[in-house]
Amino acid sequence: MAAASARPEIRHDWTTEEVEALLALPLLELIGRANAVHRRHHDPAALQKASLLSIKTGGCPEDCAYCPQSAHHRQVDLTRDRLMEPDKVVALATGAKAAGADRFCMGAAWREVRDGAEFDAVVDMVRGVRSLGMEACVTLGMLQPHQAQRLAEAGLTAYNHNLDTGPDFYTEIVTTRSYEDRLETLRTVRTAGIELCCGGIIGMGETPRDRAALLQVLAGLAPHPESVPINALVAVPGTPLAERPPVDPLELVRMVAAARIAMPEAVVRLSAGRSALSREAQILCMVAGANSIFYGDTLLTTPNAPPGEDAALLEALAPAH
Ligand code: SAM
Ligand code: DTB
Ligand code: SF4
Repeated sequence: MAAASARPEIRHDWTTEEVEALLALPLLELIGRANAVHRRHHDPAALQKASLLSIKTGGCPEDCAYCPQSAHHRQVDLTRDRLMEPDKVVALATGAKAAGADRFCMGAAWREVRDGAEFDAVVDMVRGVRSLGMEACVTLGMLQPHQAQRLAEAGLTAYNHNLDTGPDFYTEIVTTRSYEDRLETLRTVRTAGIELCCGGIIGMGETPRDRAALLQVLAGLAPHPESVPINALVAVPGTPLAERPPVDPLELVRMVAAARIAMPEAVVRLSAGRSALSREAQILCMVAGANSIFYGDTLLTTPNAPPGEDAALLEALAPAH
């Protein structure tokens, strides 16, 4: 009990109703509270730049409605690609480091990891990225304990595995795996001693309650995920969610703020959808607690904020006189 009362802001017992009430606060009250939490737990001037690379693109057997890489969405204009060579990946990571990134995230369009030459190659990529002195994160789908162990031994910093949305809405978005499958992989990652990167997407047609339910589940994990990516849906033509209207940037600000309050110590990442935001909307997300962005011209398969615009954003945040 003593430990808990010493850190009263770190809670694992948030209810969905409480988070829903946070999301519904008057905007300036919500941002103000989130900013206060942020400043107590983080350097407000620090912004982590992470670089993202699709190491294996498309042809995924899962049917995630938002995802251009699902083999179920045949109308999507996407070129499938085999797993990249580790040397090529490490060369790209070297370039990302030179451009200012200190975390390198690698994504594969797999349902799950299978043992064999491809997984061996991913382990080599992790070793190579770590040897550059960068943090390494991978997202490879479901994972078994011995595979998590190998990634941990290679020095993997974090494993990304998103819950995407609340448990009730999840079944409308993915049918080929369950929420429990996701939670099981998250437990496997934790048990291997790897940090968790776990977040979700807004703008898929979910209600505020579904958003609150996602944050309730995330905050219920003990310890909290070290990294929480908040994505706005990138509505890709040919996916079932292609016609979803863009999410109001202020909804993203609210989601970031609620995530910051519910998980004070996590790195909250302003992830997909940033290219649709003005510089000012992005800065509002940072005031509300976002302290990382994906840096570089593409996310996995879709465009990210153009590097020129990001240079202007960084210059606005910390003018180099
Ligand atoms: N296949 C692995 C998996 O799903 O766990 C890893 C790659 S998957 C592309 C990584 C994450 O990207 C997904 O969990 C989802 O949250 C996010 N994502 C994919 N497509 C997106 C889109 N169109 N808009 C926003 N986020 C998206
Ligand atoms: C996350 O939450 N967002 C990133 C990262 N984790 C792997 C992925 C965003 C993907 C956006 C769609 C695309 O570019 O394919
Ligand atoms: Fe496959 Fe991941 Fe895309 Fe789902 S989100 S279709 S698991 S690549």
